[in-house]
This record gives sequence, structure tokens and C-alpha cells, in this order.
Amino acid sequence: LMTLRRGPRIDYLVVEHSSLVVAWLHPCQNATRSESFLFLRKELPVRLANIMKEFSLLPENLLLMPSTRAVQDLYCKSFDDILEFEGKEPDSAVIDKFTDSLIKIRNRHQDVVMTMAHGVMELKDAHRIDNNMEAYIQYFLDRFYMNRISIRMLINQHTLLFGDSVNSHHHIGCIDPNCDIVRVIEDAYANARFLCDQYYLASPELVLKHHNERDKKIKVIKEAGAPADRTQVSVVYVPSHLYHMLFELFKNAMRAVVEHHGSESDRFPPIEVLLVKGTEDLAIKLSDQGGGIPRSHMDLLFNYMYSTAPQPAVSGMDTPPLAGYGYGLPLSRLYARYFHGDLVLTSFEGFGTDACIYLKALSSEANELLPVYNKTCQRQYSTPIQTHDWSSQGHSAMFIRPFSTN
Ligand code: W6P
Repeated sequence: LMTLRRGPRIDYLVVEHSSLVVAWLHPCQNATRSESFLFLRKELPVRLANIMKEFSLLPENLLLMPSTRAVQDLYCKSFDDILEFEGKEPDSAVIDKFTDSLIKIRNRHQDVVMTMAHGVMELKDAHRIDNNMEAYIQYFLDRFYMNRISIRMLINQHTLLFGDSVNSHHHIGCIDPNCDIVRVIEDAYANARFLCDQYYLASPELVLKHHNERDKKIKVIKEAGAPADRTQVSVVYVPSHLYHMLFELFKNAMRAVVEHHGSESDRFPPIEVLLVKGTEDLAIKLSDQGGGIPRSHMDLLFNYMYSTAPQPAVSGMDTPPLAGYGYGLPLSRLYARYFHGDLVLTSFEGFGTDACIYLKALSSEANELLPVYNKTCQRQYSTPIQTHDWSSQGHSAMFIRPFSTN
């Protein structure tokens, strides 16, 4: 009902996607408080509308789950909260109230990842889920969580830049124009190691190599005024996003290594990290010798239906902090893709796994990647998944007994 009442407004906003965000997100642009207000009061409802429309295309069974309905209600509420500011003069008092609303919205949506996961669990318990349904849900959740990442990014930028908090000196909102990748790697490793030590009383070492091809080349071109440490690898990035991905990958790698070698083992093969900044890509490879994963298991690691739902943060020893593949991997891949990077796993079953994070080395290429609601997207929810046009049945007998040679 709520969705119906808001129908016309949502339909209008769905097509009104703003391209301003490119300028707004980029650190070199200095948006003013009121510019930010004017941009967000238009852009946020657009993003909310886009995903609310997509919500309505989900299988009815899922839409009827209590958790899923609760999430839809949150989105409607936040949509209304922002539309309150339509047509208001951007004076200081209005912008203050707007900023407060954004903070309220951010808090309101705090647990949405968990609640949606719960909705999927409710559905799994109540109904049989066929392959099509599973594909629709996978498709939706990737887009839903990506939409959420983008909305929180905008809210965080606004509240950090124009809220009460003091900005850390060189950061622009949550963007670090000089994000020191090695520091983030070491930080994520240290914290994953802490959890690993706590749970297994042992952990693998880190061996880190880095190569800065790109800035070396640039150095040749412009010799004067080069930074003191020109091998330091840095890019324009959101450190918290990178940390999230690395922390997740380190936890997985450590668990694999310790469980594969047995926690009584006194020596583990280290986790080897290679960091390379090229001209186009910045790539980080984490190699573990944790026994690897069979190829047939690979897709399941990114499948929301096969993942255990994220648990509420409890500080007890009862839940193994490294156990289960939660939503960590699929969400980490979304963080990488959000700025046109990627996260890829390559495994060597019986030996170990390589996990690679790719980011854009140039910030001008790293614009947001956003889901949009359109005909193509609508079609995804009504088209059954492709049946295979390759067969492994036909001539198998020929391979088992190729020719009679005796
Ligand atoms: C594993 C499984 C995995 C997932 C993600 C990253 C690293 C690893 N290693 O064995």
C-alpha cells in the first residue's frame, strides 16, 4: 500500500538520475554546504526510488517476509524524510535540520544488511527456492547492497564535510586523496591476525612486496618536486572500503592456512601479498597456502543464499570470529566494483588461493558504478535463467572406450 501511494513520485524520481555526483564526489571540487544540500535532497530520493521500484519486482514470497517488509518500510520512511526538504530555502537552519535527518536515516538503516539476510533465511525456511528464484535474489541483493553503499557514501561525505565533526586534516570526507595502501594492508592484517590468534592461538606471518611501476614512470617525466618516497603506493580512495575488503580476505586466508595445516603446527606458510601500481590498475594479490577451494565451489563463495547470514556483533567467545563465509566476500566485491574495480578469487585446489583486489590507479576513472532501474533491469526479474547450450552427455561413451585396439 505504501508503495502504491508513493507510486507517481517514485516513478518520476526513478528517471531523474543526476550526473552531478561525478563532480561532487571528486576531492578537487569544493562543494559548499548549500550546494551539497541541494544536490543531496534531489539525488538521495532518486537513489531510494530506484531501489524501491526494484524491490517491487522481487518474488512475492520474499516480499511478504516480515524482515523484507520491515526494510521496505524503512526505505519509505527515509524517502519521505528527505522529500520534506523539497522547495525549502537552503538557509543555515534548514541545512542543519537536513544534516540531522541524514544522520537519523544512516542510523535507521544500520542493520539493513542483516535484516535482508534474515529475510532470505525466512524465505529459505518457508519455501522451496528454485534456480530462477535464487538467481533473481542474487541479482537483486548485489544491486540493493550496491545502492546502499552508494547512499551511505553520499551521507558520510555530507556529514563529514559539513557536520560538527572535525575533519582529519588531509581527508576529504571519507576520501583520502593520498591513501597509503601499505598502511591499510598492514592494519587489516594486524586486526585479522588478532582474531586469528585469539581463536586458534596461532596465525600465519605476512610477507609484503610492492612495486610502483606507475609513479616511477611519472618520475622520469617530471623530475622536480617528486615526493620523498616515490615507491610509496597511494591512490585516491576510501580507506574504510579498502580496509573492509582486505580484512575480509585476510580472515579467510588465515582461517584456511591454520585449518589446513592444523593449529598445533608450529610453522605456517606466510600469507604473501603483492601490491602493484600500474598505469591503469592498482592490484593487490593475497596468496595463501590454505589448501585451496575446488572450482565447483567457487561461485558459492559469492552466493548470498549459500552464505550464512551476518551475525549481530556479539563480543563473546561462543561464535568463532573466522567461521563461515558470511556476506563478507560478496559485499567486499561490491566495494571494489563501486569505483570500477573488482575482486577476484583464483584457487589451486590442494595448495592455496589467490585473492586479488583491483582498483583504478587514476581517480578520474573511479566514478561510481550504480544500479539503475530500467527495462533491462525489469527483464532480469522475468527472464528465466539461460539453459545450457553445451552438453556433457552426448558422446561420453566414445571417451571412455575410444577405440577397440585389441
Ligand atoms: C581460502 C578461501 C578464501 C576465500 C577468500 C580469500 C582467501 C581464501 N582462502 O581457502
